[in-house]
Amino acid sequence: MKISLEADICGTRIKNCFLNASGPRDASLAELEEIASSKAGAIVTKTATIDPRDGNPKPRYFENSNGSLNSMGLPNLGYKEYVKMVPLLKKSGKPVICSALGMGEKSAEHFLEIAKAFFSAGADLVELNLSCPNVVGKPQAGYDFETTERIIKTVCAELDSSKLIIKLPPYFDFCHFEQAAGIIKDYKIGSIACINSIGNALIVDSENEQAVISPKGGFGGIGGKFVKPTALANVRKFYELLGKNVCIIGIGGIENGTDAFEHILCGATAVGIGTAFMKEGPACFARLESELKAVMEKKKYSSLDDFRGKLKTFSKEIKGTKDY
Ligand code: RRO
Repeated sequence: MKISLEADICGTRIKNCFLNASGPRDASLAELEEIASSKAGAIVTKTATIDPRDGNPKPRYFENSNGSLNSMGLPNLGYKEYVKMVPLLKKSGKPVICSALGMGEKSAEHFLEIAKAFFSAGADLVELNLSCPNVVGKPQAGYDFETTERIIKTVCAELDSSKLIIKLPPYFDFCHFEQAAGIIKDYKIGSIACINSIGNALIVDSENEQAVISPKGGFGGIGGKFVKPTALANVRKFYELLGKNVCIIGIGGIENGTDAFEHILCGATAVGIGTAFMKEGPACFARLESELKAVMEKKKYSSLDDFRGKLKTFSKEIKGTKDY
């Protein structure tokens, strides 16, 4: 059976639904070229700011079998360096997705300046990252709906909203999903990416009675297995609220083909790989591709459209449900 993992993110065709999530191994040209040579469906850059940043002091990344904890603090070369890389990366034939974040009092104007420059350089889509949890003294814009709207309004006044991806933090309350979805709808945003890491978590090394990373007293964003149920809930709830008009890039806890299948079943158009990509490097994309194809073959699905969004509500007892 011929199985296709092709997807369309607001007019940008990708041959493979697996993308790198903006974050790990994507801050330098060498790293981005490795993604270009892999089976990833597109090349996503590290979130860029106006000025270059060293990020938080090391050690700022920790992983174990349940996932990862990071407090990178946005280390990046500054957006002008990524603007120069866009035409070089486009030569690979893969779509290029650039990620942007504006900080400080002029954050909305900075988002606009960076996004404009990325589109002018030929980026296919631009991600507005409203959800970095790790900059000391800077709350995540995505948890403040006035700030969220101000940023989106400023950027959409000058740029094509269908080519924007809003990177959202995880939400935990239906009223917050509804508020975020309302803004996404009002400004006709093409895509959302959810979720960013679950911010300000703490992992403890009990043997040494210490935090496992150095910045912010050990607080950082968790990703990987830890976050998959929250990620699936966010993908599902936004799919219910936004329907097929908004593409969802599902991110969070995708380690194997079944995890990706679950994200797509909940409504994701494509999926982003963060913690697993950090652990395994660009080879993860070929592995995940063949694992998802194996899951689909078993279920006799030949394309992602065959099952996207078709999660059923509970109907029969399975291993793990208890009569309680
Ligand atoms: O660089 C980071 O600390 C970081 C970013 Br920009 C982000 O969006 N999410 C995250 O977990 N870390």
